Amino acid sequence: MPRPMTTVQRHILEQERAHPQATGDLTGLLCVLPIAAKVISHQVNRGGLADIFGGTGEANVTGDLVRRLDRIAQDTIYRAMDHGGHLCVMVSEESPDMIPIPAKFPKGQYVLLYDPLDGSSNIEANVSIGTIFSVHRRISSSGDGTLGDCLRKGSEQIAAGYFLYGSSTMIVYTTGNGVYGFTLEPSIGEFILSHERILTPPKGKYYSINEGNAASWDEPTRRYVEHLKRKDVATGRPYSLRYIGSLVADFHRTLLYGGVFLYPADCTNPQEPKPKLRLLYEVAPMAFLVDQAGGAATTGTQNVLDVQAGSLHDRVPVIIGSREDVALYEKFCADFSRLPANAGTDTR
Ligand code: AFP
Repeated sequence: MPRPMTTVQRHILEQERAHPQATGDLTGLLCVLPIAAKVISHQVNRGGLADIFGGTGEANVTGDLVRRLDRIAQDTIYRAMDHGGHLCVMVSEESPDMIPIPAKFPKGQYVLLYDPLDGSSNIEANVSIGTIFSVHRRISSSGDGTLGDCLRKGSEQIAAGYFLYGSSTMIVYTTGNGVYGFTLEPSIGEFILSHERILTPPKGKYYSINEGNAASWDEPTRRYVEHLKRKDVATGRPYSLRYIGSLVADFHRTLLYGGVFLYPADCTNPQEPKPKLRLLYEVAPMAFLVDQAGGAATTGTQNVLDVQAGSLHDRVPVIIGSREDVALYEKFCADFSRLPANAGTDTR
């Protein structure tokens, strides 16, 4: 018997059937996103042949240079999602404020938060990049979505996922019932189920961090990374380093192979730690996915899914991946907080 071909739309619909009270709105919303991603994927694949490289000359709200492809991705998703009646408001990395649904279109019960093109500084080197999305159910009753609808904990997400524009284009998503991956079959233009129920190994053999920032790490991170690099055959050390510098690609590898991805805060000034990655549309969706795949995500002291957003573009430190590797990082943080000041180097 040939394997049935499960398109992402069919899969989303079948997930909805598991919830008899569902209105179909979430299904509608999730079925439109892949269409936008196919448009973005097409542009990304044309690379140097299309007039998409280079900056727009502007910086976005988080200070990153906006590239032409960032702008194309932002407009593509906005235009795909603004009129379906599923959403009451959107939030994007590329926009300082909430993005309202135009007055002429109906408002729905969901909030979409997204990073239209993460890792875009890698575009010109043909390195994998991606689109990340997170969906919340509104808490306000009707009309335009409010700030309160957007500033939520990751644990309240209804759905989350990403599109990976790599050697193949993929969507990986969850609605809270496992994690599934679909690969774009270019000959028919459909995302077909290729990764059934993804599970992250409980412990990995890779660590992923920008080692160039080592001088600005806090002490627990320094000790943890040193630990992973120290040889100990019994516990599978040393770990190997893998770092792309493109969150979706680094996360995708970590989700499938296990190990740990870290983006700790810059602690050059310990009184004012500066994390880089954004909570609502980068870190929280990845935390939901990894949790559904049996892994974990922490800030060092708190489960990422429990972090309450204070503003739209809040940043948080993140250590994410295999359950045991993340738990060990938390242990390093807890142990260090109990040490007297000026304690010596860890020798575990
Ligand atoms: P860009 O979108 O500007 O390329 O930033 C990518 C990113 O937000 C995330 O995708 C990476 O994990 C992280 O930055 C890489 O940051 P470093 O270059 O500081 O390692």
